[in-house]
Amino acid sequence: MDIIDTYKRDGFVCLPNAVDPAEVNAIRQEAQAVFRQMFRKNRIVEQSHGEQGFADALYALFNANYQDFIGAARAAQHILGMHRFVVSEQITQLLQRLGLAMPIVCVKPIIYFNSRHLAKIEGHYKTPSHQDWRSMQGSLNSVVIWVPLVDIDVNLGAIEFIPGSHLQGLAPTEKDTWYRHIPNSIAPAEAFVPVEVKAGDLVVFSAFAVHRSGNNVTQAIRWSIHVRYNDAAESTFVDRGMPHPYAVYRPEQELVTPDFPTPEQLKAAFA
Ligand SMILES: O=C(O)CCC(=O)C(=O)O
Repeated sequence: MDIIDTYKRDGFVCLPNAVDPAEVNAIRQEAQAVFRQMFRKNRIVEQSHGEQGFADALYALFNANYQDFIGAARAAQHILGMHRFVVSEQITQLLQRLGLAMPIVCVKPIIYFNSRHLAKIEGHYKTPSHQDWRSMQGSLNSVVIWVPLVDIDVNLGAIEFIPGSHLQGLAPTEKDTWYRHIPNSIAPAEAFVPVEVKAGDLVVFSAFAVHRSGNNVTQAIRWSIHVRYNDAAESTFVDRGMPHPYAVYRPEQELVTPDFPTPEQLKAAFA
């Protein structure tokens, strides 16, 4: 079956080997390089080369200096490689194939580095049952592109979907510490299907597809990026005035670092 037909039927589809694994590895490494700046500042040493050495150092940073972990976690959301990727020609063409006549980015792309060792509440490493549309409220054909940055099997918390749920409308939700979840009575555990993926695969899903994270039971980090797109040409989106429920994005009134910078620091920066 054609991927578009599968997408229309199930509300999600995996595109195997859709991108060069080197490209997604480079995005992961760029994010890791941001965290490494904080490893240096906090004198945290990676005890081994490779992913587990990095993961253990990140867990150490999380425990030693949560503020620095959060600072780097936020900065990592702004890496150039991810932003280049999400607006690349390849992604634009894919969105057009999925029927978005005028694709626009809905909210900033997100890079996830999921592990129970990097979370103070469960929702920080494992999303409950939900539909992205409830927080997006965009076009009816809005789409999420979900990109594994490592191979992800069920043990690493493969993303899970309820096939066909995108056609059932917007499900009722209950507020929780994460955001809002669809109760078990409407989205029972046994209805979810995990999608195991390799780095280089892409998963595309409708913003109406009911999904949730699997459980990462390993000591490893589950890296992925998630981007939501609307269609600025979709008639109901236009008729509803192109709502954007993430409107609050404004700067601090106060200086984060009081009395910074001094003229001397500026002169040194430009020397
Ligand atoms: O990556 C996951 O496991 C879930 C992601 C998710 O729920 C989302 O991006 O809305």
